[in-house]
Amino acid sequence: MKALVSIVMGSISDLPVMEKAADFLNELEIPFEMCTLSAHRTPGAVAEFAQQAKGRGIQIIIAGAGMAAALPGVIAAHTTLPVIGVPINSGALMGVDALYSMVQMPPGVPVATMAVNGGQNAALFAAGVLALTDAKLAGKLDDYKKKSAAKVTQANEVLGNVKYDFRVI
Ligand code: RP5
Repeated sequence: MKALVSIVMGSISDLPVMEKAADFLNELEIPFEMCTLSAHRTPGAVAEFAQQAKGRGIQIIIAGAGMAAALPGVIAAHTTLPVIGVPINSGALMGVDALYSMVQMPPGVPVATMAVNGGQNAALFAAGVLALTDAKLAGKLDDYKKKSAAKVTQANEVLGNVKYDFRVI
C-alpha cells in the first residue's frame, strides 16, 4: 500500500490538531503518511521532502504549523502538488499569526488554507480532490454528507422536546 496523502506538521506539539486529519483519512481508508518537518528548524529536509513527494506517489499534502507558519508555503514553493495548510493555535496570537502566514501566499504559490485548527476539514478537502478520480471514495463522501445532514435533523428532534412556557412551535 502506497501513501496518497502526506500529513506534515511543524512540531509534535501540533499532533492534537493534525491527528484529526489522520483519523479522518483512516476512517475513509485513504493511505497516508505522517511526519514532522520544520520550515525554520529543518529547512533542507522540507525542501527535499517537497521535491520528492510527487515521485513517491503522493497526490496531495496537508501541512499544519503554528506561529510564523512557513511550512505549507515552503512546501508549495518546491512542488506542483496541491498543498492544504492548517494554521494551528500554538502561540500568543492564538493561530491568527499562522492563518495569515498561510492564507496570504504570493501569486504563483498557492496554499489551500483551512480554518485555525481545521485538521478534519483538511482531510475532507484532500478526500474531495482524490474522489475526482475515485468513484468508491466519492460514494463514501456522499454517505458522510448524508450522515452530517441526519445529525442536524436528529438535533432538531431533541430541540423540539425542550419545553418553554413562551416557546411558540
Ligand atoms: C511551529 O512552532 C510549530 O508548528 C508549532 O506549532 C510551534 C511551536 O513548536 P514547538 O516549540 O512546540 O516545537 O513551528
